[in-house]
Amino acid sequence: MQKQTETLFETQFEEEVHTGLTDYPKHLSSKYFYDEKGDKLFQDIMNMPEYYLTNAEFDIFSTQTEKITQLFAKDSESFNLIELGAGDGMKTKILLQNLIDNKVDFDYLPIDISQNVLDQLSNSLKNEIPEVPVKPQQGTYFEALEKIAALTEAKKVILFLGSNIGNLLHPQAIEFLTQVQKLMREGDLFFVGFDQKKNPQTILDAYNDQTGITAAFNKNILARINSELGGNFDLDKFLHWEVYNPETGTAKSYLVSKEQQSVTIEKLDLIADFAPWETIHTEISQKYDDKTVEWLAEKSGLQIETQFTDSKNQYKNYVFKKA
Ligand code: AVJ
Repeated sequence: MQKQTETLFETQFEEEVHTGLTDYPKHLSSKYFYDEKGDKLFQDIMNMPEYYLTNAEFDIFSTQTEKITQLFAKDSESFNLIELGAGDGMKTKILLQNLIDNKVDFDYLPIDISQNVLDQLSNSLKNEIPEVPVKPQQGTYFEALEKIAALTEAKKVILFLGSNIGNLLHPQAIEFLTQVQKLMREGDLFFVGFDQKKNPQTILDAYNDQTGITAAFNKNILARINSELGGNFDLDKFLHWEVYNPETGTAKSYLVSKEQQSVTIEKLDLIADFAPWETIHTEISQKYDDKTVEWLAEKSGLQIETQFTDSKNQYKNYVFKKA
């Protein structure tokens, strides 16, 4: 007999929270960290001295700008510079300014799911580098990329920065890279940030800062469930916990229940019981080495054209082309 589902979920958020909190062990997806408060907390993280990733990629963009510009502008009259997940564009702006200074002919197409993020980016660019031709694309990465790929013959240079790929397990990363690869043509470039394996303590410090900003960021997913789904999580009854496996390069974030407790989530008609020290897995932040990136590329039909490293050897931007 077919089992009838009683609750029909209105949003993917509702459905995933329900699944995640009824599975054992419990889990929630880090993609739900980012509401308005979560965006602000992530900004704060990027400003922490412990969170070396932002500075490292900034270092690459500011000290190797000319080389990046030459690489992008090579062999083409003009190109589309497409950014997956626009963010505040801090690093991209260095490159944009350099492209303008070198009189390179290009369009800048930031893709983001949030129209608000795109509006802010367009406005700040209008003030700071008004010469940049900005064509914001609202939507998911692949909707927007597909549309761009279908509409224009021009060379594409695709940016995916900030080690955002690190939120994906290897099989998902391969799927993601493959999807982009399929939309690339010969001559197109894919420029991706990969945080590197390093002293494990440096990684733990970056994801477990003394000031508690990362803890607040991790717990924001509970705050979101409270405000959007009528939950009654007591954030103080959970501990932010970070582990890093130096062999696999996987950093994982957890929320650990400090005591036996029951949490009600009205909108889901759900009572989630927690045993003392039961965990919710919330995020993975994968760290890489050359071998692993070469393997990911090979599995995805890509080839590494070149790579850029920061001065402290903490972080790399790899440039892929179609294999
Ligand atoms: C935005 C996914 C790159 O994993 O380093 C920062 C998010 N999590 N501190 C990362 C994050 C905890 C960040 N990414």
